[in-house]
Amino acid sequence: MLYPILTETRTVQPLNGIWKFMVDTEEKPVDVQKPLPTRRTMAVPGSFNDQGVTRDIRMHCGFVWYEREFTVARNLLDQRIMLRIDAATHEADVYVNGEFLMHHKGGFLPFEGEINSLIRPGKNRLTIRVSNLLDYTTLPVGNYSETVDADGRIRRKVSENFDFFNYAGLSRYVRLYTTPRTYIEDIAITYDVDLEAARARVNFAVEAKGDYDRVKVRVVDEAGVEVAAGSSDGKADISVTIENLRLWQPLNAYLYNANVELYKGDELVDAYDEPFGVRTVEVRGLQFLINGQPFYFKGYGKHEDSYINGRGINECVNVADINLMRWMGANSFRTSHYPYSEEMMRLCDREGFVVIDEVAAVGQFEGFSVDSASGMAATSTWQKMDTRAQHEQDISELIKRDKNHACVVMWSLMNEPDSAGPGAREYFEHIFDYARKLDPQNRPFTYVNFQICGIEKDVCADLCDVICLNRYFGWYWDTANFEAAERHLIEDLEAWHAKHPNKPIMFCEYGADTVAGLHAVDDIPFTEEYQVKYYEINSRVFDMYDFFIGEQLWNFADFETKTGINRVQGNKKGIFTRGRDPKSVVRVLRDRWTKIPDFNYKK
Ligand code: BDP
Repeated sequence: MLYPILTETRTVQPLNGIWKFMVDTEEKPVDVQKPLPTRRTMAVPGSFNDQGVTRDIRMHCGFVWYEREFTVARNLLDQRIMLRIDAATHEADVYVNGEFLMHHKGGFLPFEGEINSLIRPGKNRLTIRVSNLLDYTTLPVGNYSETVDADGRIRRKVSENFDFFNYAGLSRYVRLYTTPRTYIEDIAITYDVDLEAARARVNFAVEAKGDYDRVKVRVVDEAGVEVAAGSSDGKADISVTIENLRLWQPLNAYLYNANVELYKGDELVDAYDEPFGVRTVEVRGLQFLINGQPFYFKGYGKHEDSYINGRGINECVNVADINLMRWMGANSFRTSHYPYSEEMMRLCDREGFVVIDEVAAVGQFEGFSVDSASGMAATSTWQKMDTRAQHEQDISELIKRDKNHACVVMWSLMNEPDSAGPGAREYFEHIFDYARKLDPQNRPFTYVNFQICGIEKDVCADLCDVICLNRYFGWYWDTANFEAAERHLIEDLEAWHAKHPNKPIMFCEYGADTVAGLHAVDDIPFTEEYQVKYYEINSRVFDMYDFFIGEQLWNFADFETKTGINRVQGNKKGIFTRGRDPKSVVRVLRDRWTKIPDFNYKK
């Protein structure tokens, strides 16, 4: 799916701003033929929860309505006019002038529809019903229940089966964009690289619709100089050769621009620009190779989470986060636990940040709870949950959206699923088979292993190209006992390596809750000193093993969660606070990471 941009043949009109907003109390049906009966307002994009301030909005479970008017310039009416919603969390029904346009489920991926037949000259009304409900068929997975009041009103409740606040709403951009009637639908970029010759054979699979007879591709370098060009009649892909290739390297990005054009005779009918980097990714033996060199992941699990915006897109925070990460000597992060905005992916392409791109498959563990983490044992996840259809949809939409991003080096298909219980193997095999057919660039796949489904129990890790572990020795396990924590960490890593001697292993989470400003001399959990020691011990163990190819800690910053006795106004495992102030450990990790090279750290 192409990102909406302005070109010679295309326009984009963001619908950012203040919309009408209404919580649906479900007392009487909402009539979409009429303007929404509300005076409440809400900023779009953004999560509605913290903007609403009071409990009736912040904690609302069910449906909310958004509405605004828009006008399409008269000179655009003969164009194909698309409404694109980058993320409606988690499910949406969209109406234009009271007519149904489209429905979409899955809160972190874009969807769009053509609105020409629904609009009229002058003012038009766009109405969107968004549901934040989650259950055992959705991703993420939620625990859904409902009761009926004496007066017949339905009270819905979702308890997150995961550890982040269920922020919802129109959380990313809503835009109108136009294309000509004959248009480029999609572009898939793949390449064969000869690293020694600094040459790439780049293939453009261009999908187009309508009346055209030629597709042209011009590849332009960062100086604006054309370095390759090709064309076809549209039935075949276009392949070109780039000589004197500049590779996209971690923290040293180089982006070419593919200028793709459709022609009818001599007339240009559509044009699109796709920036792309060229880099190779390969898991070979115990190494993760980027551009043929063994890469070491240094970085974080993150969240899209900031004050007031909630999970709503916040591009200032994105830029600041990238700068903080770079300043610390990090080179990578995982989009835990859902696809991040396209703006963030484009930014990572430009900045050379390496991304593990995760599907919103989190909570696939019956009875997940941070209150009793070390005591959980799931057995019937795969009998009770029915996430397969949504999982397939999310994987295919994510790969379709992000396939051309050089920053994406691996797909994560699930976070902390039940990889041990009955039915796990069958489910995982199906999901991996399904996903592996979809990526034109054949990147590696993984899922992130839960400590509960550890070495003794997990039956699926062999499906992964890289074994990714979340481990909390010294926090949920061996709390305040660093000596035992270190021993168990060593035993665990050695056991994983013994069972999977041919696969590289990395950590995708490890961390300790830390309330900024709390201090102690002794090993007291929640203090800054405890967090420092926790990371020192983990780092020491990571350096013992060649098969260990990366450390992504949990979490980059403190973030909001559901309430519970193990959460102090959110999860405090951030090494930065929610406002991005550093805790003491930042200095220690910065010192470590600025000394660890991106390549060839492990021999
Ligand atoms: C893991 C989850 C993550 C949690 C973290 C924690 O993957 O979402 O926030 O642990 O407990 O269970 O802090």
